[in-house]
Amino acid sequence: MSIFNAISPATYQGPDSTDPLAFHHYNPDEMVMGKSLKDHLRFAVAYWHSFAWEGGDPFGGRTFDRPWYPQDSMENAKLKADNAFEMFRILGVPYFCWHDVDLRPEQGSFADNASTLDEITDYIAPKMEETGIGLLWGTANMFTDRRYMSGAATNPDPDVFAFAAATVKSCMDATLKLGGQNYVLWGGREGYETLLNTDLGQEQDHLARFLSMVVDYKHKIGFKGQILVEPKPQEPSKHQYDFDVATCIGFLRKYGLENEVKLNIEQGHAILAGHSFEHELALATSEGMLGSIDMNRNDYQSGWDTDQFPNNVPEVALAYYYILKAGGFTSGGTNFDAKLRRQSLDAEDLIAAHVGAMDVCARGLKAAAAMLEGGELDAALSDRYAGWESDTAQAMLTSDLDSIAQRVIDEDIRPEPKSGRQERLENIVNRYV
Ligand code: XUL
Ligand code: CO
Repeated sequence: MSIFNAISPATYQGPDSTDPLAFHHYNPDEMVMGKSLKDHLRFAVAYWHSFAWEGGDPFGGRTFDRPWYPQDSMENAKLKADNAFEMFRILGVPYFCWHDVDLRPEQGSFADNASTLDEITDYIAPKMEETGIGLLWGTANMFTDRRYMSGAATNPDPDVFAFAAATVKSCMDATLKLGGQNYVLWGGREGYETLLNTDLGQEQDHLARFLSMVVDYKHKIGFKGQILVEPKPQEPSKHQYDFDVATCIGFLRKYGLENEVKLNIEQGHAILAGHSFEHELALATSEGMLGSIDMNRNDYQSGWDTDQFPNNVPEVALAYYYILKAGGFTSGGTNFDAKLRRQSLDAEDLIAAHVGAMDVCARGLKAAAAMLEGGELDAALSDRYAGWESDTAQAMLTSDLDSIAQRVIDEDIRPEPKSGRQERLENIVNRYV
C-alpha cells in the first residue's frame, strides 16, 4: 500500500511554473561549472525523519498516520521500505541515508537486531539495484534506547561499550553490503549532563579507542567509504564531546585519527554551536576535513534543533560557495536531515518539503558557482592579503621577534589601517542571490 499513489514523479518545469510539486530551479541535468546539478548536489533523503519519525514532540505523541505503524514487525518494515523507495523515485534523488533502527523493528537482543537488519537489507538491496538509488551513508542509532542514556562509547558501563561496538560492527557490515559511500558516527549521548558523575578524560579516551576500532574494522572488511563524525554542541546531551568542527579536529588530531576520519557538518548544529554554517564549512575545507553535509535549518527564535527543511537561499548559497571553492563533494553529498512540521500530515507534504528543499539548494549552488566564476570575492580576498606576497613579508615568517623589532625601528614602520569593505562585499553576494 503506497501513500504516494496519486503522485507522479516530480519534473523540472522552470521558474515560471506554479505547480507545487514540480522543480522550479533544480534541473538535475543542468551543467554548472562542468558538472550536472545532480552530481554536484548529490541529494539524499534521511529515512529517519521521513519514514520512522511519527510526529511526536516533548509535549505530545504521534500525529502522523502511516500504514507501516506500529513499526514493530518485519512486515511493516518492508511496507515502510516500499513507500520510501516510492518517494525516492518520485523525487529522483540519487541517495538515501539510514540508522539501523529506522530500517528494522527493535528487538532487544543484539543477535535479533543483527538478524533483522540483515533481513531488511536483503529486502532493500534489490530495490537499490533496480532503481539505481545509492546509499550515501549508514549509521547506528546509539541514542534512543535507554541502554544508551549515559552514552554509548563513553558509557561508564563496559557492557554498553560492548553492545555499542557490536552494533556499529553490524551497521558497518550493512553499509558495506549496500555499497554505502560513507559511514557516520554522531555522538548525541557522548557527553554529559553533570560533571559530578563524569570523568571526561576517561570518556574521551574510550571514545577515541572506539573510533580507532571503527577505522581498523573498515580496513579489515575492505570498506572503501569515508568514516565521518558529526559535530553538535548539545541536545540531547547538555554537553557533547564533538562540540563543533574545531573541537572535532582537535580531538581527531590528539588521537592520530585525522587522516582516517572526516566530518559530516549539519547546518542546524553549526547554529547551535554559535557559528554560521559557512563558518563550519570554511574551517573544515581549509583543514581538508570536509566529508558531507546535513542540510536543514533551525527555527531562529526557539534555540532548538528543529530540523526544518532549508528555505534560506542566501545562507545555502554561502554554504555551497565554500564547498565549491574546495572542489565540491567527493564521497559526500547533501543529506536532508530535515523533518516535516508535525501538523503536515499528508503524503504531498513530504514531496513538497523535499522538492522545495532541492530547489533551494539548486538556487544556492547556482548562485555560489556564479559568485566563484564572477571572481570578485576571490579578487577582493587576494587584494586584502597582497602585502604578504612581498619578499620582506615572507622573510618575516621565518625570522624572529628581535630582527622584526629592529626592522620596525630602522624603517620606522607605522601601519596605515585599510577598510575591510564588508558592506561592499555583502553587496556583491546580494547581486548573485
Ligand atoms: C541529530 C542528527 C542525527 C545524525 C545521524 O541531531 O543530526 O540525525 O545526523 O545520527
Ligand atoms: Co544530522
